[in-house]
Amino acid sequence: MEGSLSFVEELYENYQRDSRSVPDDWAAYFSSLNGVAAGVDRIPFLESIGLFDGAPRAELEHVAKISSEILLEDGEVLFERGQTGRDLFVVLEGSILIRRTGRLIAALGRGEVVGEMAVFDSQPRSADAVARGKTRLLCIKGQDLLALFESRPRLARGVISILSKRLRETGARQDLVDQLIRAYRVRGHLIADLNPLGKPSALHPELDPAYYGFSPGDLDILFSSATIPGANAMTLRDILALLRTTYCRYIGVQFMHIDDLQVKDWIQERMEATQNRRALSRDEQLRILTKLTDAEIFEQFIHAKFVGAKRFSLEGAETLIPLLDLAIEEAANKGVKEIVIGMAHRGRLNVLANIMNKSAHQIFREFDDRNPARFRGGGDVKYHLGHSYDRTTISGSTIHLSLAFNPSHLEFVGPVVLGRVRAKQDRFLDQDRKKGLAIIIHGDAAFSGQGVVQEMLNMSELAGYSTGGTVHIVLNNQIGFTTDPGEARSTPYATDVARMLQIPVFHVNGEHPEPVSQVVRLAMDFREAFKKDVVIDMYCYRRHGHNEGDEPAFTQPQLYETIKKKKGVREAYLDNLLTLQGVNREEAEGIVASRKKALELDLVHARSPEYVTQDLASGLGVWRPFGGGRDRDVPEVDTTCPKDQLSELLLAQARLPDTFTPHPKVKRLLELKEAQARGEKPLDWAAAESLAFASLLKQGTRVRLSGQDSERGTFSHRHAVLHDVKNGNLYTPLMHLGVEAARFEVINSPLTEIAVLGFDYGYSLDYPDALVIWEAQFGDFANVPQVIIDQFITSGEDKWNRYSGLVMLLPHAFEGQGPEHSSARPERFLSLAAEDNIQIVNLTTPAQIFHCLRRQVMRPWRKPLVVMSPKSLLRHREAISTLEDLSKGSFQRIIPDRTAQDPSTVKRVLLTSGKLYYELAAARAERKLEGVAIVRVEQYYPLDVGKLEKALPFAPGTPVVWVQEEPINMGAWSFLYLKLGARLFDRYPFSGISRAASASPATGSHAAHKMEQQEIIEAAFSGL
Ligand SMILES: Cc1ncc(C[n+]2csc(CCOP(=O)(O)OP(=O)(O)O)c2C)c(N)n1
Ligand SMILES: [Mg+2]
Repeated sequence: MEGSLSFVEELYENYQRDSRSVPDDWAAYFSSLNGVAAGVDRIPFLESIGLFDGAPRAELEHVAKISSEILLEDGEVLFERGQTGRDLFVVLEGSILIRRTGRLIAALGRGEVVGEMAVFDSQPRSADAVARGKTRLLCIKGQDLLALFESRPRLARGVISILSKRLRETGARQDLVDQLIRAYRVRGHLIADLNPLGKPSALHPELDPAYYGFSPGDLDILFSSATIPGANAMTLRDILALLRTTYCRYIGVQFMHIDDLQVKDWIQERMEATQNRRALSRDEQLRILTKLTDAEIFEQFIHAKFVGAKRFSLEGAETLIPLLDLAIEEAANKGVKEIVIGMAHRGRLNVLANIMNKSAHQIFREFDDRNPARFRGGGDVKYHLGHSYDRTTISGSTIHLSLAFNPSHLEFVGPVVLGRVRAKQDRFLDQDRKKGLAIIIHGDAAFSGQGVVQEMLNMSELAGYSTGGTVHIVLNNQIGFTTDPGEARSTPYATDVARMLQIPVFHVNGEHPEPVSQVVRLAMDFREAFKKDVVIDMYCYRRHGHNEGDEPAFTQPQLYETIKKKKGVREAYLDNLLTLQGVNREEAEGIVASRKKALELDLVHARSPEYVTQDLASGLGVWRPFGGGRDRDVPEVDTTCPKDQLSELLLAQARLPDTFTPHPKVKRLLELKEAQARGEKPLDWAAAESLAFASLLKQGTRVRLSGQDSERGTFSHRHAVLHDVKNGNLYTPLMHLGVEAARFEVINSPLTEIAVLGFDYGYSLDYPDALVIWEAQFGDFANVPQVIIDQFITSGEDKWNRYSGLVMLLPHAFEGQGPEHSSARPERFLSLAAEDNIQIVNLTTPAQIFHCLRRQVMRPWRKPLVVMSPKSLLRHREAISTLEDLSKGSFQRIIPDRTAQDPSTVKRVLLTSGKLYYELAAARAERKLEGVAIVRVEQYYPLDVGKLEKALPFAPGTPVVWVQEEPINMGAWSFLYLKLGARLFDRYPFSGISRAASASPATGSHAAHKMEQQEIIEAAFSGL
């Protein structure tokens, strides 16, 4: 041995701290010096650990002698994965964490063996070992250990069995913890504190650690928390605390049904990293308090000043106002330029006043209802009215807000809002669908009860209908009129229908505005990131009855006892802020006082004699060039198109890319188009319809056509989208008319009528300069979206001054296909027709559809157009037109008799419409009948009586007979009779021929149909 004394002392100190830190020969020396003594101290410890169970004293002494001690500080590494090492360690004090690829696989405490299998074969260590806290270990050097194992095989077996058992156990327990973590993500919402009127549900078994075999003693054991953002390892106690705060406080979230891992992890990470909490600044808290105050004071003021008036109070759900306020701010920060909001009655006046900036005096004036004369037969109740305004956000940007006009029928406004947003996005050329946003507010009973909700959700990600994600807010006051949730739905949540989408559903306790603000932020971020819908289900309550004249205690006596005792949401939040000392009571009272004062002034203003009532604004922005009103006030327009342009537009539709192989039958149709272009073949319906589209596109008018199987056309006439038979590629000729042409969109809709018609109607509201068409597969499917027809399309102008140029193509004609598929129910539309609110046509020639569709957009008149569109006429030999009919003609509301007979020789006039004309004309020709004129009513409504009269230049007393295919209780007969009477123009006896009155439109027997049809023809010509 050499070296100075101090060197040896230092070496010895090192040896005592960590025997491995000194060369082996020195270690052996130090060990021989005091090993026995130290070893004697260790014997009781060795005896106490499982490894040496039952070992004879001599063996323990030997182990004590060959071992040394190591002291590690917190975080110090004992060994790392990949290092070779054969030393074995036993924990004396503290603990050692074993990690593999960052994942904690074990935490070893006193008496446990560290070192694994590498002990036996000098293989690289398979994991890292790191001290947790100050940790003391016993070290047995590799060579000593091997010698020991050789002499004592029992000891070797013991080490192996301990190590493998531990591996198994820690793995199994970690699996259980992982299950527990997953259970919280899946079911944490079940025990969340969501309901301001009740307590959270009892612990669900799968959320109870005991279910997995954990006892309170296990709470401090460390487990891997690698799937939770942040620390890799946490005690079971900390894991549970984090999960409960994240998933079981005031926010309960359903997101684990999302199959896309990236999307699911995105949400999970955001929620767990923040424990679903949002730290708000004092300014933000004050803003929430102010908005709650606005909401509450507004309701209380109306309650006091307009006693008993219906307002559908928001009380109990005031958080809706700060929620919307924040959503709008967040949207603006994300570049949204326009928001369309759809909502029902509940809290609507409050939203109008406090979000939409509608002046309170205007609302008060409407409560006073002082101008009955202005609204005779028109207008709408105040809580259905819409409004719009440009809001400047906190960050200084401008965002346009619209609250859509809304009928009583719950949920039907949803698709209308979506169509409006889509139109706005298309206007902005916003392909990413980032600039327009729909926010739809639903009631809990309506959301789960109305099928249109499902239709809307189903459309949300379809290319023809997507708006980049809607924010749905369910104002969940846990009651519908008088109906309890248990009577209202079969699902646990009001929102469960939304789980059909791969989107999160956030349930949140509306009595806690701060968690609500966290949810709003998450929802807006989610929508922006994934362009999908998102649902916020805000639990709240309804302080009064369904409306203010309603007694809720008749049906919910106990619930209303509980509600009566609740302090307001504002007061509860204020208490919270006072405790945090962010605000003082004077400040809060100041806000209340200023709001009250402002409302008082508004009321005085509303009641002043000089008050000027504002009309519902219309004709602004994109609507400036267009209007509604009376037909007679808007001149007709020239709808012709030069002949050579028409030819070129037909040829353009027949031109395909060289590489494109069409179906042989389609190829023949394209050849037909070429022949039509050259004037060699007459134009059929398909050619004229496509020319209407093409010529409008060329003029810069956008065309959107949506409906079931509209691309090909139900009756295979349209073929607007071609399919390459070799590779399935698509080609839409009308999208290739040249750079200056507007966009053509033809969309195969889902098998949905309500939401699709609602959507296209909505689209027409924000795209008045486009031709927007909804096509029904068969006309009678228009009875499915009857609410959209009654509540929006036919009455929107009367109620709200909102115009629409929407076209509905409804295949109609009696062709022996049965009770359904025959009638588009013209009588229904005729019964809705008044004040020139719609146009109803039943056309007989290709030229007519050409001029009619062009007229629809070229006239500045925006009126819904209902077309009884053809089936057999699509291919009728005589339902043809020439290019000249398109280049020279015009739309004809009435088509006079086309035979060149002297009017004075006419003995009988048949007045008819649609395809029956051809049957009557054929019978007349076949029978070589003289003296019969056939006049066609092409436009039922508005009926041009002057033109009709002109088409009847016959001798007074000539009988005029209306002939229709429909049963007498259907079709146009009662409409015409009511309008024209039994003596037409005081000159002609007027009667009707039809099928007999019938409960269903048509027979199911094709043969019976033919018989009936023949009877109509016979009757038409009888007596001649
Ligand atoms: C389609 C439709 N059916 C029925 C009604 C009548 N109605 C109006 S409000 C209401 C209850 C709505 O409950 P909910 O959706 O929970 O909204 P809340 O009034 O509770 O906010 C009912 C049945 C309606 N307006 N629309
Ligand atoms: Mg409700």
